[in-house]
Amino acid sequence: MSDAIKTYIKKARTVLEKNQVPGGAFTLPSGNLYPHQWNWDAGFIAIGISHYDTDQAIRELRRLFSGQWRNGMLPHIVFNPDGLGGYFPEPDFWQTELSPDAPGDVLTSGITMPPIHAYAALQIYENAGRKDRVGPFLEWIYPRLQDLHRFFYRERNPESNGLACIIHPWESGMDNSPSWDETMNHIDLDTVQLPAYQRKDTGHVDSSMRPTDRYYDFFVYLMELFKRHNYDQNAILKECPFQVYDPLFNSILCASNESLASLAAMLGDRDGEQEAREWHEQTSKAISGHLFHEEHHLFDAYDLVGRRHLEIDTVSGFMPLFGGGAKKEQVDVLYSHLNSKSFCALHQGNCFTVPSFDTQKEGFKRENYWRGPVWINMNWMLYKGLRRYGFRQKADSLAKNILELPMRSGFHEYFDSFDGRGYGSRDFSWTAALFLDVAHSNYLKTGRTGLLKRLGRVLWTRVPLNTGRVDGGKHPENVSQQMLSAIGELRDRYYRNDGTVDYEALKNSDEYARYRAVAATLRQVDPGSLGEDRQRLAFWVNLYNTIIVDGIIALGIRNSVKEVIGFFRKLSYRIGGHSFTPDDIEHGILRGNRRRPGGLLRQFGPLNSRKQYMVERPDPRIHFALVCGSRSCAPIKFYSPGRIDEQLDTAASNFINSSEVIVIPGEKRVLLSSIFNWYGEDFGGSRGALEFIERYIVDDDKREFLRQHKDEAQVDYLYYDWNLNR
Ligand code: 2M8
Repeated sequence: MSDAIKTYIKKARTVLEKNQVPGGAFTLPSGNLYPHQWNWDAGFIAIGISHYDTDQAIRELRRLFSGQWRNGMLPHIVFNPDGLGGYFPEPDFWQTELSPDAPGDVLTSGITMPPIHAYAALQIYENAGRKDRVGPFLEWIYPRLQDLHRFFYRERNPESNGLACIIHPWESGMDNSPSWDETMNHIDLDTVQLPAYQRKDTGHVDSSMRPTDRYYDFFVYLMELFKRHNYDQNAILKECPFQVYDPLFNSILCASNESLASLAAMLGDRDGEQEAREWHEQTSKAISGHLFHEEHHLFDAYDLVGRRHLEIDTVSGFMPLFGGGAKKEQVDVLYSHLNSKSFCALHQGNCFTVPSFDTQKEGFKRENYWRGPVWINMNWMLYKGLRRYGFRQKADSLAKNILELPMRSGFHEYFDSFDGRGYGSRDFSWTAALFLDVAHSNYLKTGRTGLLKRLGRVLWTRVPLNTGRVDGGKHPENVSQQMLSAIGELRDRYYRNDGTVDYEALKNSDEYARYRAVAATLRQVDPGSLGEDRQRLAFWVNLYNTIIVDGIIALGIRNSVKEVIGFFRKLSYRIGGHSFTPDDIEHGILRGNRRRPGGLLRQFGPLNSRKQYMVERPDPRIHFALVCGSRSCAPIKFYSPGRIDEQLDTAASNFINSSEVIVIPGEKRVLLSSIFNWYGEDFGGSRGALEFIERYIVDDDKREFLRQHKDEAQVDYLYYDWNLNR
């Protein structure tokens, strides 16, 4: 892991520690602006903390659930008795004592929020070093989680279709989302009588970053209605002008249903598992059936009072990716919408994914709260969702932003989508917590493959892979063409668009058997007949990539090529009477006979006849085309001699604009994939690497920074993820 990431991990933990109340019972969203405990914040905070302090993560959720109502509702705020006076609205305004369901001894608000908690509880378990320590907590929280979900299906499911409705913008978590404007505008707020109140939020952050006063009137208007009905859910639903099925809320409910089912299974509650699975099924079907808007290419919130879709382009509309509520045929359209100029496309340059509102729409505000800025929790859920649906490259770019934005600007509450500036509260807990989740999951995983496992197998001698029977009828000069087409067949069926490989399916396929038959005929090929560099490059790069896949299958590698010592040095193909290992191809042929990283000697000795096959002009871009069966290396692609130049450019650009290269102009710091360290001599040292990056990086400010400050920039290298690209 790079020291730089370690530094920021420390900073993130410091933010969370600083935001803890004295005694450590729970963590505030942020010290000044939000001096109480918030519902979904606590879930995100617990997930981040669970990577390094299971007990504290547990404490967060225990404290939150101490405020649960008798009807199962989990309030959106559990007040901090020591923090009263600093926020509006507080218990005196909520008057939850009007409800027989409110707890007598804990001060809470009277509405709820997106139920991320079953998801968080399962994460606490999964991230715990000592799982046995989590058992009692899971037994404690499980029935409470059930009560919470039952509340939604019983009291907030007015059409019995599995969609939970929200009754206040605060329940959505996206308080002043443009989606709620119309409903608000329907109410004549100028004529209604509202009690006097005083906002406290704008005393802490600039009012341009917060909801308008009119929005606050709307919030208060709804609260008054709830109080009038003593928080009786049935009565509220009869009269409330704000009743909405929100895709974000329901997607989180869906994701948590899945986790609840897993928790039920772990605790041996079969009926509970069945119940949670049915909820999941029902809600995800209802999301895809009722909320997807074909022409809008988005999941829309639905206004139950006006009985219409709210066709507003907010980030909430993509959230069925997180909860699994998007059908296959909806996913591609949804993805094109997400990966567009409106929401910051891959490699678009000068933007950060994913803003909370369409940047191209009237009403988009760079700095205003839920009307434009980038929020880390939204990106984190989408990052998980994009992975779930197989969009690895896009998921990776979101992960990169989740790391990069706080590194550039600090752990702010939200960020400018164009220049990354931080807004809202300064040291915001869920930004820090979800930064930690991404950093831990992506950059701290070395232990997972396990040292012992990795030393499990050693290849002492060369292991030839293309040993099959050679079909005598084939002409050797056609073999390279046949190889390319056999690899092409593998690519079409088993190499996914996101650069991963379906090894299991590939292993038993006819295409693989055909490939192996052609690979055997390589033994008769004269690589000297390959002609010019472009042909050589394409041939050897494709061959290298295929040997790696072949080797992973032949050796039955499960988690990482590191399981086998000598993988790159001993696996081999016989070609035209010579034996070639992946190292021979990479360092000998493609890099013009250089030393492998850490090696003392050049790959081929002075008299080695294989030198005749070397490419004439080594090209550093090969490092973004050679796969090594690992997540951190280039995604697998197929290279053709006619297009290799353009393809190598694309490979380099994809890599440089991924999370393997993080440029932080404000700190004059650049974090680079270890590839730039290992192959420093191919790039001309770290300065050469920065020049190379400058050529490909798409953001103007980063390119400009590199142009001007290459020599002062501090370069660090990132942890390399050797886990298999399956
Ligand atoms: C914001 O909402 C509260 C009201 O609940 C507020 O503005 O005072 C939202 O961003 C919400 O999603 C978040 O949970 C809360 C605390 O971070 O702040």
